[in-house]
Amino acid sequence: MNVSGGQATDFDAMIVGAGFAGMYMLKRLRDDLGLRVRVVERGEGVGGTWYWNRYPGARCDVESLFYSYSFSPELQQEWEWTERYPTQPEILRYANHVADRFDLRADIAFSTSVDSARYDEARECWVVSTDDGAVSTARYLITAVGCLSASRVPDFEGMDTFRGPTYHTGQWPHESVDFTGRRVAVIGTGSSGIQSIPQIAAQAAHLTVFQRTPNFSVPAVNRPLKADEIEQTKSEYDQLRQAARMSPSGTNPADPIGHVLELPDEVRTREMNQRWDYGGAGFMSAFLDTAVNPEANEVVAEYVRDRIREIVGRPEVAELLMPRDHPIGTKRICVDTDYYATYNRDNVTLISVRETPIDRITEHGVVVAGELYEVDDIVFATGFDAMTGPLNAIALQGVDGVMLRDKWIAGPRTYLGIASAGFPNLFMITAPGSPSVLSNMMVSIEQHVDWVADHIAYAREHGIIRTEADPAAEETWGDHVNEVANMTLYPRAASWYMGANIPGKPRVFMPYVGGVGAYRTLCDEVARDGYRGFNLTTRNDVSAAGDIDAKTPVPADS
Ligand code: N01
Repeated sequence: MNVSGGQATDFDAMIVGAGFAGMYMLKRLRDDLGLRVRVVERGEGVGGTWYWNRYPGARCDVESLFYSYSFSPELQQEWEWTERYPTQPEILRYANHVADRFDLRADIAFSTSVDSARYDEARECWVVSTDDGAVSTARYLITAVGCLSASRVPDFEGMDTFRGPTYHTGQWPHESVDFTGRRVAVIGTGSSGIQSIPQIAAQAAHLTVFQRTPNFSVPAVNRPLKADEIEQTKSEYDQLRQAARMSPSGTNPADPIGHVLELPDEVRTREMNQRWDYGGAGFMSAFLDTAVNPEANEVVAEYVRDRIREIVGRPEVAELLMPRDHPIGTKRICVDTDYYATYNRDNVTLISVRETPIDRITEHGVVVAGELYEVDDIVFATGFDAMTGPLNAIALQGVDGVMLRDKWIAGPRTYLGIASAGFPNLFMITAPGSPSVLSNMMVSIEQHVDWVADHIAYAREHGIIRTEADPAAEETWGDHVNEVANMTLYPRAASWYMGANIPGKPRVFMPYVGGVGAYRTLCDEVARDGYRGFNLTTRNDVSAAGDIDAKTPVPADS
């Protein structure tokens, strides 16, 4: 039993999830603040998204030297990345290395899920129930559940009748899957489909891709890292990391060269050619106006369509692959290796299910417009119930018995994407209303974890036992998130950012578009102002039995 803060609880803090957010949160709270912490993780190992997403070709679209923790100078110097973009196995090795190096496993309960958590106002703590039947209490509950961890397969008629194996990219088997000699269907052409399709095509006897919406993809131009460039980056890590923290997206792309509509054709094209040849998502930051001006956006979109025309041999297939229903960048840009060229292979067929959706799945395959495409295996690259899905999957009950999923029925409502009114002492890492999925997640994770750890340290120092987002501050933040999103073209796409991939999910633009640097500054200001917009409650007097005798709201400017 632990009595820090007054009332006895099993733990000072419980953390849901042992991905990169949960691991770092554990380290900060346990090692820097000396708290008693328990992490609950449903997987058998650490790594979160990289533990589950083991599909062929799974690779991060942020460069490895920056898709890594910055909190430990020793760690970032000693770890050696091998490729420009890290593969899933390499990232998982890194996650395991971190867990071992900082002795994190001892405080993680693996193969355990949090079913529900209820805020007990009398005791000012969270009562957390896990699927092993245990019930624990903790002053703080921190969700580090990931934004893309609730995988989703559409409810196709006849799914259960299919006689062969089926896979979801987000829940890939741990043993290797061999498609040699097999006829495979891939349904979905988001990042997961676009990464796995070239690899599956290279192995399978035949691959049929079912595409509902074509996506924009840029080449990764992946390659092994050279020793001298690793050394160079490591010697400049301090400045580079700081620049990433203050940048719009948490990465270090080349600066935009200006407004595309103000530049001569040859300058635009030269810039896009250079960025295309260099590879990676930095292609999207060539110009200042593409995220906000449809005409400017179209210049870049048409450039990519031209590249598709150039790469794909059969014009009718190239035409099907060209996105025309959303501005480029308003769905997460895909970063690929040989994606478009894969459609030149004789063993690959592209079926558009845009006008004629998949009718059903039968014992033998996939039926579209009355025609059966016979396959041996089906890969669902159909995405996730993003951002709110993993949080709503837990029965989170705040004050007055209100469930978070009910409060969020018309869309998520948070203050700073980190807390929600009515849910005291609950902190959510990279939740809706924060930059999260629009950024290098590592940068956003570290920023949130540091902010939460600093707040908990502050609370303990000031005898604060309860931190709760103020409803008015939450509303103002929600309005701001919407206002900034509406200044951009983002809401024009039917994307998972908008909840548009899940039938019935409210259409609300969930991440914060304001940029990680601006957001960090704002969060720091909130903290400096004594946690402006949060209601903080202190315990004046704690009896030996740990009863709460008095609660005093602390003025926001204290
Ligand atoms: O999922 P998605 P994802 N019939 O939702 C289609 C991150 N990530 O797993 O667009 C037919 O993007 C759906 O079609 P439509 C990254 O942030 C990162 O690929 O809804 N098709 C779409 O094509 C990414 O954005 C990395 O019309 C159906 C696809 O399934 C996010 O994860 C790698 C359908 C789902 O695409 C999600 O990517 C992988 C139906 N009924 C993922 N329902 C990297 O770091 C859905 N679809 C590189």
